[in-house]
Amino acid sequence: MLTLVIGNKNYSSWSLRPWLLLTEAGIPFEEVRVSLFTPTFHAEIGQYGAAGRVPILIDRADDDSELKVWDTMAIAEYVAERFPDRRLWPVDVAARARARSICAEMHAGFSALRTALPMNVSASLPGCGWSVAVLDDMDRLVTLWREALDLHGGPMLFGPFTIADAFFAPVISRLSTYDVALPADIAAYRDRVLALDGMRSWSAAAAAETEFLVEDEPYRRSR
Ligand SMILES: N[C@@H](CCC(=O)N[C@@H](CS)C(=O)NCC(=O)O)C(=O)O
Repeated sequence: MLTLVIGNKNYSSWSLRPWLLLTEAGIPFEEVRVSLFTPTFHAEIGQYGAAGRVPILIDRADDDSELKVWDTMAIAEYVAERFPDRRLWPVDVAARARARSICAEMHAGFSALRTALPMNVSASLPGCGWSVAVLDDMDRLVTLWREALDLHGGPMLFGPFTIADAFFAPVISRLSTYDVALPADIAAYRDRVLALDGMRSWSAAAAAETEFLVEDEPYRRSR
């Protein structure tokens, strides 16, 4: 049985990726939510693993032994290997290499965008956070997405939903929070991702949360 330990749905961009991946792939899992930046966060998360961050995936075997996997990249790779029939990476070797490249780029990069436009699912913050560095990050995202969509014909980056779409889902959510103007083809991809059942259900749960995390709120005083 799989358990996914996540943070606040409104704010935890890293948690959204494996949650959406498991949900869209139809893989059953139990969800444990820990609220970020509370005095008890580190003690609570410490019960599930030593990394001290969410997300963490726990795979409990029939003999009750547990495998703990942390970091979104490692979790995605583990889930893809454990459920090969779900084809969570593209089947074609070249497409798979491209998908891994853009996921790695997302995982390690886009720091201007990530810092200035933190994920805040239920907020509406049009125009906040812009700088030349953020615009450069946006341009790079548009290039990456357009290349993949043109090459594979959509509706998702590599045709069907894959890990790559899950990896960009937190950025897609930011596009809507910060009301980012986009070319029509990219706006259409954004809308297709936002319309996924998993995204809709994550967003509804995020909107129902009441915590206000000052660490992730550079532009508001309250929710
Ligand atoms: N590279 C990690 C990053 C995980 C991460 O930074 N998670 C944040 C929440 S979105 C966290 O747990 N922060 C708590 C802290 O830094 O104390 C991953 O891909 O999972």
